[in-house]
Amino acid sequence: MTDRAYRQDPSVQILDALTRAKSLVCVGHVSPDADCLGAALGLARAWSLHQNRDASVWVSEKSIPARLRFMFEIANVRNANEYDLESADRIAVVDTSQPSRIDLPKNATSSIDGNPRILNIDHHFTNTCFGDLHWIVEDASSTCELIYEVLRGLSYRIDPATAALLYSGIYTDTGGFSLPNTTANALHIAADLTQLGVSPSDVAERVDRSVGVPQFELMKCIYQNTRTQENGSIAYSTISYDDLVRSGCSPSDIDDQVNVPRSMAGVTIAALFTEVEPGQIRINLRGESNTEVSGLAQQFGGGGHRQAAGVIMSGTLQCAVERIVNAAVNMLHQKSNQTNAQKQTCESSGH
Ligand SMILES: [Mn+2]
Repeated sequence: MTDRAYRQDPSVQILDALTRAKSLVCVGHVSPDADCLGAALGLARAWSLHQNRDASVWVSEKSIPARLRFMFEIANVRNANEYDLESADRIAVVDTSQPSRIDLPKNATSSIDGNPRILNIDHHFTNTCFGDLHWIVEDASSTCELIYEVLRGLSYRIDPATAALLYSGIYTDTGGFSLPNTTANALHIAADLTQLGVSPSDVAERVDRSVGVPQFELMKCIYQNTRTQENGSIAYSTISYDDLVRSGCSPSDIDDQVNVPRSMAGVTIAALFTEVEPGQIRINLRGESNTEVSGLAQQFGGGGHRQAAGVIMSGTLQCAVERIVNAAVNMLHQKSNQTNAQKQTCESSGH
């Protein structure tokens, strides 16, 4: 493989902790996506194969999107039980920015900060650096990219199943190698994983071209409900609880459908509002053309990445739409005022 001189390496402490651990449980965030599952399953699989010790993952079954179930089949890693969690020598928390987002039973998440058993590996710039040891790389495309580096650092051989898990996370977090986080490094790693046995077309078929009838019905509804504002620079769609039930989908099926309003030309802020249960609204936000939406999410207690963030809000769908869209309009106005002010400064100073 070509030299990747600009790459950061995982800390010796993280590698050491993994080598010394007697047992490992890997955990991700609530509403898991392919990056989170790929990182948790990939690390657990590779670690148990090499250390010849017990590894498991803690994931709430019902929260797994139907189209990502295949990842469990290829990983062949067992699900942790409460005893595993209590007795685990190390708990690797992956792709999760803060303790409240960890997919663990409530009583377990209260003691996360400074917990001597926790390793925290993530690429969210909002990561609060919880746990005993952390490795946070903001410019990594995905957490799967970081797990790849960890496995390389440990000199593990990456078997085809582990490679497929990691590839799936990199592929989806980069939007099929189409988003601004599609770095040369991400592509190098994807190429290496392909050489190790991944079939890119198989992965794409599983995650992009395997939409079931309920999910397809939901997509029709998302197209139908798409609205624009501010001359098309804001586009959003809504899914009511009724829409969700009627389509036959569950809240776990909502992941990247915000790509529907996002796909229109000229959009800088895209949003999808889903009433996941009556009175509870989940909002997925995306920024295009360098527009950051993490601040918008943070205004309402949410978070995420600069250009991909989320919020949970109580109340009606209509109320959530009003609050978020108004805030988005204000944000765009402020941004254009700033740009105008900068232009004027440049003109008046003769640049
Ligand atoms: Mn991720």
